[in-house]
Amino acid sequence: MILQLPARTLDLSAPMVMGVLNVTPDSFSDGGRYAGLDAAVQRAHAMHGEGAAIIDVGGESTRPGAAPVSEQEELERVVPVVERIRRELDCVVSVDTMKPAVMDAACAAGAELINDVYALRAPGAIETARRHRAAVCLMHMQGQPRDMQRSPQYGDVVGEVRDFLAQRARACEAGGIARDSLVLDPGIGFGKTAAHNLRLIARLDALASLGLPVLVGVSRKSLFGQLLGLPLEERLYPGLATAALAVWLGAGIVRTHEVAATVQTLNMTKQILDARL
Ligand code: 8Y7
Repeated sequence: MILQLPARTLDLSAPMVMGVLNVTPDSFSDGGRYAGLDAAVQRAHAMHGEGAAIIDVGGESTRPGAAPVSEQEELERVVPVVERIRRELDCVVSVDTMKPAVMDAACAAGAELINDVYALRAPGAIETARRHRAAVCLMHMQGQPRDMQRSPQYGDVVGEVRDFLAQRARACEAGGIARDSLVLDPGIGFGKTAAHNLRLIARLDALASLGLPVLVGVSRKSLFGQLLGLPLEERLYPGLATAALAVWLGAGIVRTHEVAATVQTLNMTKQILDARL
């Protein structure tokens, strides 16, 4: 499988790692805006060296209960980082945002993939992605970041997530975005209980059967806290096991904070998968 980017393609025949680069004040800016920029770009260099094919730059925390960030603030955080990574590194930059204005500026600065946890439902978002010919990751979320973990409910979580993503993919295609520029993501932890998350991972093949590349993000997520009783800093091993299984079930991209370990895990998983052929 390939993913069509604005001016090149990304080969997904081997699973790819997307490294998380948060440019929120709590993550980097203890020394002001420029110190924050340097630290963020340095982190991007490190993740690229560890084998990340994609760097996902995000300026608004989408963690459960997080407060929204103004458009101006998000632009100021994200755009300079995207620009510098594109200038200094040969990797795909993805912009993690729900806001069309941020998508627009980030794509103009060199981002080739829009990672939208709101699946391009904001007015103008589809048109913005189309104009830049950007690839798009459509993620499923029940509710809004502020309230999504209050009481997530589904009849058939796998069917509902799959139907939602199929419908968003159709809306994107109707809006002029090429089908081979789309990626689907079940949105682990976004309006889901631990049982919902388990079920979505276990049946990831049902999502992959839609025929579009699948991205999964599980690194450090609270399901490991809920199911295994582990604090944030001790969730690496279950995250790697889950990433391996996700690739086994058809995921093509894994979004993670722990790039080197995930690259090794997916490399091994791929070699075992290939030995089945
Ligand atoms: C995901 C994500 C987050 C995910 C995609 C975290 C921005 C929470 N999680 N984007 N973003 N998929 N596509 O723990 O699972 O990293 S933020």
